[in-house]
Amino acid sequence: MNKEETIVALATPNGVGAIGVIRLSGPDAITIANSVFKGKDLANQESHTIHFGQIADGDIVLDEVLVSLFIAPRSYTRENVVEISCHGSGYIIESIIKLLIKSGARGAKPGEFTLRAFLNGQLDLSQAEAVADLIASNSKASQQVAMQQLRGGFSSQLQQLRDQLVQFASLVELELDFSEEDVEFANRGQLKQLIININQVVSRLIESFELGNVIKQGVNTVIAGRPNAGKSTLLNALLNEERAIVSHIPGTTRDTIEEVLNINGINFRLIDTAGIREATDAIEKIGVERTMEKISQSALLIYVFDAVEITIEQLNSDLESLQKPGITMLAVANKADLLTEEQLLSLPHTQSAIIISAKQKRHIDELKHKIYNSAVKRQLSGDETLVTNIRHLEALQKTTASLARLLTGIDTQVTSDFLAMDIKQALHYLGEITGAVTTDDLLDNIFSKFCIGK
Ligand SMILES: Nc1nc2c(ncn2[C@@H]2O[C@H](COP(=O)(O)OP(=O)(O)OP(=O)(O)O)[C@@H](O)[C@H]2O)c(=O)[nH]1
Ligand SMILES: [Mg+2]
Repeated sequence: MNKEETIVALATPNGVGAIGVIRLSGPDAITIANSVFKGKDLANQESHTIHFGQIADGDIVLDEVLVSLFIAPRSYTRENVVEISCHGSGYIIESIIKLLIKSGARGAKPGEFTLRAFLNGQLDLSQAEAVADLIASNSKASQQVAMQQLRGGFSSQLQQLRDQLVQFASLVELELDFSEEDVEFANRGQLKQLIININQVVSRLIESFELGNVIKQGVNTVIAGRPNAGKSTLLNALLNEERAIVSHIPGTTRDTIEEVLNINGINFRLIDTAGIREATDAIEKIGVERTMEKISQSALLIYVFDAVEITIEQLNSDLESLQKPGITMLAVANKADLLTEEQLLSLPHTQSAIIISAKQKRHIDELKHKIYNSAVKRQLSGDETLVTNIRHLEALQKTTASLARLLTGIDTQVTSDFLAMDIKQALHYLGEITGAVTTDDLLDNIFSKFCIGK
């Protein structure tokens, strides 16, 4: 990447809006903006000021705009940044960007503003990724986790541990210089303790991924069961909306229906499915196959049965065939309104199930509570560090593996050069998370997933 170049892109979404914001970043941002701006001389203005004027291509005025100035290093990228707020017409925006490119700027690549912020030390890598997460966040919980990561809680914790390990690395390196004399500068007991401490933090972060992922990605939740059990009625009750067709005819739902339900900030992608049975026609057969496929991709299965109709044998065989490793199952006994309290209690198969009436919306809140608890198994605190990024998870897992090798090395008293190698590797993986260690491929991979203008 050439930092001498000044880049330009639309920072607001494509399409018509009240205003569009065009962003320039780089050493010539102010000069380029000034060359097309009719108003005050931007070269003589203070940082963090806004100026009204016109953008003109020669004599042709393109728009009336507001120009915001951020002089290096007091900007998002730590470079000179100019933001031009123009009227949000696609034509005006395109014309202004073309004019700026003609005047010396270059179109920005996806994520290039944030890449520059990272390369100029404004953000570390996990903070830069948090920017992408923040932009993509679609629930309160995912926004909070991204904010926490953006504040740097995640990487500063790791950075401290890494710094301590760096000290040991240099002591062990020193031993290599004195290898003839068989001295130990690095206290093996202390090194071991540090590694155990790092391991604890790393393991906790790895464990947090399960929850972090739930928050960031949501939970695939399938509603399945026999035809007519009341699955679609339950979907509607959970959403509080008549979303799916309900009828007394078994086999009403044929295709899957997906809707998002937010419970306490977590998104559950509810999928209503075709009832499972020996299909009576070709279309239903496809529907049932699709149900099975959706179940296999889900994290949570809400198995609904008709408390009145089902026999204990049918129930047991359903529970057995649907139970899969990695999928949490909630058994829900429906149509409780058709039975008296005594009848319900005397039914052997409703013992471990959640008893509801989807039609009368009874015990729906209780079910929501159980759904939430099945995905979020502990109290969420606002400031805890959660890993939500698969790249971080992989680096953490590799860190654990190299720490384990390091521990074995200490216990079996390997020579300093082997120890030094293992420490280096652990440092490498820890550094990959915070960006202390980067490669061009890694950066490309991360920033290409951003949209242009970010
Ligand atoms: N009494 C009573 N009837 C219910 C309840 N829930 C659903 N029903 C009725 O059961 C019938 C089937 O309901 P659906 O929601 O279409 O059942 P489904 O499981 O989606 O059925 P398929 O899509 O055919 O697999 C309808 O007539 C509903 O009104 C309930 O809690 N109590
Ligand atoms: Mg249905």
